[in-house]
Amino acid sequence: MERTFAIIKPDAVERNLIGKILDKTESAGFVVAGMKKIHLSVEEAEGFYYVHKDRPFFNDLCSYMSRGPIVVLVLRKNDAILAWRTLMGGTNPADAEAGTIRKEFGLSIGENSVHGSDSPESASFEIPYFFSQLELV
Ligand code: DAT
Ligand code: MG
Repeated sequence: MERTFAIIKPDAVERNLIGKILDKTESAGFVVAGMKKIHLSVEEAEGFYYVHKDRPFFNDLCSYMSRGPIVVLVLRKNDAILAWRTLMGGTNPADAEAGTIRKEFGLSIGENSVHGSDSPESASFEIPYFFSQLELV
């Protein structure tokens, strides 16, 4: 089984959607291997999104991701990385497939409710950014 890293982002936590998103996640066959609610500093958000540091939306992204609590998750499933990207839907909720989390809950391209690793390399950076081995079961 593969592991991926996911976030329930501030816009979703603010609207009390943690349970609804976890319900869709578990119903789709993902096992929660690690989970915690945290509140990032701007610097911690910048470190996480370092690959996007030269993109025009970087400052807005890091300020949004640090404006309130988030839920960080490690999810386990066969082909978890691709399966979670599929369940999330496209970056812009307006264009996301019907039935996806972003289509159902996302507010805008910036406030799109969830994150997911886009490759094994990203997952290998993102999982240990938030979790120690002892926190993953
Ligand atoms: P994804 O989250 O689908 O992997 P990404 O890695 O390209 O998308 O971008 C990371 C986040 O940055 C994305 O979830 C929301 C924000 N973002 C991306 N493109 C944006 C844009 N054009 N305007 C505003 N925010 C954007
Ligand atoms: Mg991405």
